[in-house]
Amino acid sequence: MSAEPAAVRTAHVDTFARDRLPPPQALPEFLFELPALQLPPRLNCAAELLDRRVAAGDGDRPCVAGHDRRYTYAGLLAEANRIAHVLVDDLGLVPGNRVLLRGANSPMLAACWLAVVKAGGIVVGTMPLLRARELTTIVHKAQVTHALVDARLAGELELARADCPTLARVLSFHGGGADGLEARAAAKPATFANVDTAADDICLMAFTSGTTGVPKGTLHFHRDVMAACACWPPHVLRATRDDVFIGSPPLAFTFGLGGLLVFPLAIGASTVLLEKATPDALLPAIAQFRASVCFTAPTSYRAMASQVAAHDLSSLRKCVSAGEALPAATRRLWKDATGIEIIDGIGSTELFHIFISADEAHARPGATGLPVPGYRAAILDDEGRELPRGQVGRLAIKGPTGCKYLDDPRQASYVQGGWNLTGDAYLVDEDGQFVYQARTDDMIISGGYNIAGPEVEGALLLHPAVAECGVVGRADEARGMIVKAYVVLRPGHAADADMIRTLQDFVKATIAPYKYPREIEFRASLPRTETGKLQRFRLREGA
Ligand code: 3UK
Repeated sequence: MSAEPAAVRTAHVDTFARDRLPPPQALPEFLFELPALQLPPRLNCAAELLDRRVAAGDGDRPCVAGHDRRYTYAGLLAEANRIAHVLVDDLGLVPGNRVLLRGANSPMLAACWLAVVKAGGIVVGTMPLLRARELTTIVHKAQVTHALVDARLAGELELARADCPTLARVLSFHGGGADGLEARAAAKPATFANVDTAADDICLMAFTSGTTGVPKGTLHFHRDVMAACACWPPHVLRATRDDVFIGSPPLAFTFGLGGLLVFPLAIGASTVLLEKATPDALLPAIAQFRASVCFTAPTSYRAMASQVAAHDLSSLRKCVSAGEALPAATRRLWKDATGIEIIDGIGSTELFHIFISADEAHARPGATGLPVPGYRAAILDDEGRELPRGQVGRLAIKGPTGCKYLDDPRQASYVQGGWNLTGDAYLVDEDGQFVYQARTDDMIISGGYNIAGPEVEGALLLHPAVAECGVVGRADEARGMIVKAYVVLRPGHAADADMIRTLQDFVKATIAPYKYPREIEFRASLPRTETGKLQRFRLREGA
């Protein structure tokens, strides 16, 4: 008897992704303990987020805004429905096909995301800065069949197409002309029969930001998207339907997809999707759109802190930081500048969104926070045994979402003994707060001591001359490794031997002296990913 129960019958006709899920024994354990996690067996998350909202009478409420257009909930629903028709009627999309989306954040990109999911497709998000080479890798891995692309970014995808036989259908928006997506959509009906997907049908393939190696495709079910909505947003963020969300992370990054699309829609709030959201663009946009909830990376808060005086941020009430550790100095700068206590949270592409975090009341400088309701967290040693409080080990997570790589042997390193191992070294302090140390492979071992680069960075950032910094290990004959700091100075400070000594003495006076950077090199900027993460491996190569 191998027949699946009717409840889990897939709606996918094209089972490419489903066939490449990890086998059951390689999956993490899933926990659905909260009442809000009792999700129905059939679920289309786009229908939940959009159709259900309009059916409940919220059609006239503002939903998505950008510099070029605004949609109400009913307006976005109609646009997504029309695009879904284009995908199915004109481009022959069948459930389970992979649709690559390429564009900067915008209301149109949000409509495309929802349209693909309504039609039972699988969204393959891509970062706007990716080049033909990287796009080709993704198209091959995901066997992408369709693409919707912002006309201004179409060039690199066209270059990639020569090598991408599976990618048969490409349409562009924001300038696609008479055969563009908007023109075709305008001719379609505003209603669409959503594909009746199973809760565990795949709706999203998110590629890891991948600092090294071939990117991993993480698979997410319709269920995962709704489960994420039931955990961190109501328990930690606690935004309301009158909030206006804004921020910088791309929708191709699950930090941005959750924070700037899925979470606001799940509560009937509105969201601002900006094509350009660098620190100097985000501040005026907060004022212009009267935004109240902001999502961005630690470095962006640090850069914005010195410019807030020139902007009206009176609408802003909640600020979320993720992507890398939030240094205590940055938390302080932002609070001094705006009065707002940042909500820090660690999440990952594999787990979709944030699993350890602290609201304003539980925020503790230097700590990430507490396990988010719905998730369990532990610190494990190398044998997978749970470590007592105070000891540094590997962060392990279980919850309603979990790692499912598309056909990738690295599943066995992320998932062990039912736990998701994020690759981070953490400890739990006496208050039960989870304190980030470093990525496990970034720990610096110098003269027999374990030194976490981010702790040294945290100390350097407390010095007023330091704008940004990155600390890595450099191979050293005598000590194995030495601590090396790359420092970007604030304007008006001289990058000289005096400054090196000043900063070294400052670190020695701030944290245990053996952790001080024996070498300091000044830089004009530091290498970062599109998601705001410091690329330590590039600093290490340079060292
Ligand atoms: C690091 C953090 C300390 C950590 C992400 C929120 O960053 C996200 O996903 P990625 O797959 O990277 C995951 C890794 O990034 N990290 C993220 N946040 C923090 N380290 N403090 C933090 N607050 O190494 C983690 O393993 O790019 C973040 C929501 C969704 C996401 N995808």
